[in-house]
Amino acid sequence: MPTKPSEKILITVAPTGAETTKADCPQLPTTLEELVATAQECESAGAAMIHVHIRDAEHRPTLDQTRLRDTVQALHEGTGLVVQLSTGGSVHDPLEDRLKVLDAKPDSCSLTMGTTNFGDDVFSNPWPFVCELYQLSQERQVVPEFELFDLGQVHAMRRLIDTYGLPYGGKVHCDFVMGVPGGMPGTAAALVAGVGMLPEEVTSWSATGIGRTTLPVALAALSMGAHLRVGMEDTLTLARGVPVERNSQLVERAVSLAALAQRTPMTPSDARVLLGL
Ligand code: KMH
Ligand code: ZN
Repeated sequence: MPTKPSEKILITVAPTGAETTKADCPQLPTTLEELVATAQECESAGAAMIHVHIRDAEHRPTLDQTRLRDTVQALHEGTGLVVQLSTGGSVHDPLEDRLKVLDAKPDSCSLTMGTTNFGDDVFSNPWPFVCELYQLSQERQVVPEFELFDLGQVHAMRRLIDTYGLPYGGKVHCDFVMGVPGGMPGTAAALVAGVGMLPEEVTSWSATGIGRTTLPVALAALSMGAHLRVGMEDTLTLARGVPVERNSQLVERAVSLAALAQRTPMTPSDARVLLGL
């Protein structure tokens, strides 16, 4: 696990998500053109991986196969970023559509380790689905990022690896998603508890805090030598009353915070080595 301050930092940008509407946040990248332009800006600012949710022509979340394939292709052509497709989608997406995300041949996919209350909704990840998606990622040679919304999910990751072995590529990278109403809180104490439970197979981990937990989680993760995920999927304000205008602002802020910890951003090639791609 990365603990030395001198080590490079993986910055993942999650620019869109599935929850915020374009009407509420016109600066959210929802078209393919906006997404590619955002990805390019964020790569220049220091991101090495992109966690992608896509939208349809009306800016609504979709898992449309053609759009997913076109998105992966456009991001590979337009950037060097590691392309991670969300298999979480939106809380309304059927499980079978979420499995089909891997047909679009991303480098990486998110893989959430259990069901979580998600505000007033339920983000459904029944165990048989988790196992099927994991085995599919191994078969399709897609590197999973284990998403941990709660401490029980850390233990579920251990159970998954014990049962089915290591991910494709042999590395184990996970991401603490903290501060979701219904999941673990976005606090240093929760992060320390989660890290203490990580299986020994874990080779790297990042963290992200939703909303007002963004900065506390980022600072706690940095103090532990970890990697960061940032972006408008998780954070819409830079400070109270100051909206994020571009995802690259959040990447730039992460780079500045990392610099204080004497760490420089990984390039996409560094990230590929870290993730076993
Ligand atoms: N949109 C959330 C319901 C993921 O991308 O894998 C799920 C989510 C996790 O964002
Ligand atoms: Zn996501």
